[in-house]
Amino acid sequence: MDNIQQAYTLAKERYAAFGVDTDVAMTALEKIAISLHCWQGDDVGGFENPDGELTGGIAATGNYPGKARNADELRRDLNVIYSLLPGSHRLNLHAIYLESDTKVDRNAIEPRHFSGWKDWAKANNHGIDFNPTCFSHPLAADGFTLSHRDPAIRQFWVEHCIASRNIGDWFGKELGTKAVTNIWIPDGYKDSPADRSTPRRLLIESLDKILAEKLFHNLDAVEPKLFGIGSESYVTGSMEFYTAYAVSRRVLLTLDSGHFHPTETIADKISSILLYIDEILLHVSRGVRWDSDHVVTFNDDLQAIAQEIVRADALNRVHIGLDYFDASINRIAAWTIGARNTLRAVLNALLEPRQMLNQFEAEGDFSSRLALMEELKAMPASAVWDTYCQQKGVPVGMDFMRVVKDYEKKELSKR
Ligand code: RNT
Ligand code: ZN
Repeated sequence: MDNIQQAYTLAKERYAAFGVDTDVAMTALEKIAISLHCWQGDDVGGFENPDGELTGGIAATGNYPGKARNADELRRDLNVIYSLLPGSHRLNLHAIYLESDTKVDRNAIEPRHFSGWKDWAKANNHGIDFNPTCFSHPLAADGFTLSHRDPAIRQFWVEHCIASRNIGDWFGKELGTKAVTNIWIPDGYKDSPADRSTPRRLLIESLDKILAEKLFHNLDAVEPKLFGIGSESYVTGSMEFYTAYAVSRRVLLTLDSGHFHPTETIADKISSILLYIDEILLHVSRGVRWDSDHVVTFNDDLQAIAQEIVRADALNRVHIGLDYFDASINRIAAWTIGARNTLRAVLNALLEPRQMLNQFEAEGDFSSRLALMEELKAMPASAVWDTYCQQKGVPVGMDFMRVVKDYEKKELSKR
């Protein structure tokens, strides 16, 4: 028996004393497919106009060498990351990651521009999720898209979103697993608006047009935000706006952990929203001061999110996606660290003695509830995680960094 197995045997016993079966937790974790965000690989550049400016109030800072310059490089990078993650996972693709020799405007994108991604996904057993790209474009330059006052500009973005939904549906059909197509728009004002209602009324109108056709292989999601860079005072698609929209139109709501007031967390929102909406999409991220998109670390916020999903028995109703972009460190490391942390947080949540905790609570024994919650923080969950990684044939502990460094030397440093 090696060290990892020995540690696991001891951990298994300690969890069993709380009535928790570690093998059952690992089996449950196997079913979790994280949707990896393609945009960590090239700082949200995309291949429509890779030298274009990133707009829409989001920013990737840093100039670490080695970013992917085309779809082949990005897929090669992704293959490395998937080889470092236990389990089988999805890809979250943005419309600007199309492949075409000629210029295709956003409202003219078609499934054929994504056939390279489809073939790759099929060959590697990845489901795909999709996003219209309503930023980094001349018609988004004044900060408004689907809620723009100019009907022609609005129409352009409506067409782009319809085209994107159809591509999502095509991916869903081709790959035999529904795509979640998530709409996020940057629309908002830097300073206090005189009229907060009109853009919101226009946004309802645009969204209703976009969602008019019933699709069978696609799930629609809408993503709220409190503020962005340059839209500090007002964002058309706020939490209240999209929550009400999602409830009334029966679509998914996306919760991005970087999109709220710095002291506000998304964990507490999950159980409420799931009472009204069938499924939600998460953009797991980490806000730091003004930035909403730092690499996901294993902090209290992340653990609380995973606990809330598991405690609500909602693993099959919550689509877990990631959303951050750090250009100041090795991008493959950034991707892998955040994804492994997210999986680890779900595993920890699966290892909670739920029955015991619930019983203390039901009996009003809040002292024991607190004592147990604190005790759990130092339980040997990492021994279970290590065994899980070993069983799935992926690197244990820091070993994944060796693969990352190797790939950097062989491939990234030559870009
Ligand atoms: C922006 C949103 C959105 C984007 C991606 C690139 O604040 O979080 O999800 O990060 O679509
Ligand atoms: Zn997001």
